[in-house]
Amino acid sequence: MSTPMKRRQDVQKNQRAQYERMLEIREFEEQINALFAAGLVRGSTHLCQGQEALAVGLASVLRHTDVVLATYRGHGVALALGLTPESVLGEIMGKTNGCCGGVGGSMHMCDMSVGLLPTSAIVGAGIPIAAGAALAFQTQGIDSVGVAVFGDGASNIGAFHEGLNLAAIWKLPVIFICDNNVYGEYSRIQTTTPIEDLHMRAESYNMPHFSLDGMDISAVQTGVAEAVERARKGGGPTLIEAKTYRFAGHSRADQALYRPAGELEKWLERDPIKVTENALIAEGLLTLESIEEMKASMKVTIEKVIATCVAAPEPLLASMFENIWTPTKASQS
Ligand SMILES: Cc1ncc(C[n+]2csc(CCOP(=O)(O)OP(=O)(O)O)c2C)c(N)n1
Ligand SMILES: [Mg+2]
Repeated sequence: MSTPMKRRQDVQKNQRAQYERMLEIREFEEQINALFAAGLVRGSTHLCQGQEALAVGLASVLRHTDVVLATYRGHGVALALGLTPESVLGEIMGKTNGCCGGVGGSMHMCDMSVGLLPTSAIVGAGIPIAAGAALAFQTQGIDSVGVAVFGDGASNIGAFHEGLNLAAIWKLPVIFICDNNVYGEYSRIQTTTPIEDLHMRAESYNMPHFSLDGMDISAVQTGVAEAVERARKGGGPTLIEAKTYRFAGHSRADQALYRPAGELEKWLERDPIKVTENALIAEGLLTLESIEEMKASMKVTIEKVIATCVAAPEPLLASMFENIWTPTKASQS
């Protein structure tokens, strides 16, 4: 079985491997939906169909020694960074083969071997943590970067403003990536946020900022590479707004009936999977036949992953105490 590190190297190799990882994320998320409906996923789950180009573009540019903070909508980022589908699905299904031994669930993915700090259910929580990681790198004189991926709704949270302010004044090597998928839970952005171009908020912090087409992996790679290069060289933080769209509802059974008619269809025309397919066909790297083969083979791969995870054991009750840190007398003194 491929390791997270090997999978990370794969996605850095070439465009075909990047396309394949995007297909993996899409198929994976579609199947989670079905598993949830079948009662095999407990709690909640938040899917990221439509946001694959951002996840894979990001993973293909970063080093495994950089750290990434993502959200409860983080399956795609975890898979893109290299976590195996078994470890992500195992975690979602609460099984011992999950990346956190099945005690975290869908919103808590982590694997430090590829730089994924735990994903968080708290909106905006990753922003100051990424700034903190960047402060650690700066203090140690290491040219690694911290990256926070968060939603449009998170840009209205206090932690966003505190995190950006601190990062700007201390010139921390951190990249703030706002995944503007147009919705925060069941609210369309114009009902919660007085501006449309969220990257403009960085003006208040005298921080470089720009938006990019989050449906196009090459635009993601170019934009993220520019910000990462600046951060590695001591040039400080950047706020990037990736314009994407959430193809699914907010979570689990949400049918997203509140969307204006025709909006989803309009965005589906720019489905990141299709955008990448068209680019790779135009470059002669893929054909319609090879695409169909890849899709069919990905279905089989994910079916096997599901069978493995269904058969995997559940954690023992005691395992919820296994990773709890308790201060000892020695650490208090
Ligand atoms: C601090 C906090 N406030 C509220 C919530 C409830 N909540 C969960 S998801 C969400 C919407 C966030 O939207 P956005 O940042 O755009 O991310 P998306 O879900 O679109 O990826 C809210 C308000 C929460 N989890 N944490
Ligand atoms: Mg959103």
